[in-house]
Amino acid sequence: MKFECILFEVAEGLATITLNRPDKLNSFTSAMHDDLRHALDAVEKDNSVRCLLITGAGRGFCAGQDLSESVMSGDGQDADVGATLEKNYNVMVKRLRNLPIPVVCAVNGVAAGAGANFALVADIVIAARSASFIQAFTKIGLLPDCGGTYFLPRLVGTARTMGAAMLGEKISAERAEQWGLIWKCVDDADFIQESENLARHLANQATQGLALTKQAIYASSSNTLATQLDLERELQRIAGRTYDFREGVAAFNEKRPAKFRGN
Ligand code: LHQ
Repeated sequence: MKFECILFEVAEGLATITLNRPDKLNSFTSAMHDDLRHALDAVEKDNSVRCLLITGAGRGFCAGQDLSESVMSGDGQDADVGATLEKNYNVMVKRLRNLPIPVVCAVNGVAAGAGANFALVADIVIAARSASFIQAFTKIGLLPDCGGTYFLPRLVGTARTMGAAMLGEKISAERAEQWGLIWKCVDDADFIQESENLARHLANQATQGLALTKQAIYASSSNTLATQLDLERELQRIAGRTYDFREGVAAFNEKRPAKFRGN
């Protein structure tokens, strides 16, 4: 597969997408969206892939929509920003959320605008200490998109969401961790190794159990407790029929490490 704006590789059950327009802080273009679409096609088709890692090349993670693209030009009346969201961003967000494997985002540098919220789509977000998150939309008269108005209030509450969205200030990786916006902030020197270790670890875990975990947790935000308990029962039935469940229990009883197969 040939890509223009990303790097894509699959090795030992781990697929890695690296946003690769470092000179423009990996901002999204139509061509990058095409690449991401094709990479996700490949991930969805390949049953050997048991974790997806997303990161950025160079000093930035992703600076959101490329503001020099034609969709952003015009006098504001001609530009249909909603059409770009519908065609590219919204489809991508839903596909990533629905992937039946863990998605890890390793935020290597600044994540701004749609780039910040793209990171939050991931199931686990790890960031380098020098990285930051900026809800930059307000500076160009837009509202947070790419799922931002959904993810942010759920992750950090309304007060912090409003401050971040209306002021567009830089939120450091450390603060993001303190807020609970992300899983973990790690020293720059350890960042690549830790991100890869985390993703490789997940690629060797009980993949179906992780897919069901993700399904249950994401469903919870619109469920009552009673509905959620019913869902847990149904999904646990499925998990309880997997090879990996039997292997996990056997390994515990035999006091040895489990060898999960992902099914
Ligand atoms: C860029 C960008 C960029 C192009 C840096 N575009 N070149 C909108 C519309 C449609 C549909 C979907 O949704 C959206 C949502 C959005 O994402 S709107 C928000 C778009 N993003 C922004 O407003 C962020 C713009 N960038 C910045 O504010 C800064 O670049 C940050 C704070 C991210 C980083 O600042 P610095 O570290 O000082 O880097 P820089 O500004 O010098 O950028 C480096 C280069 O990257 C530079 O190019 P150059 O050729 O001059 O070296 C920038 O022009 C380019 N770049 N972001 N979004």
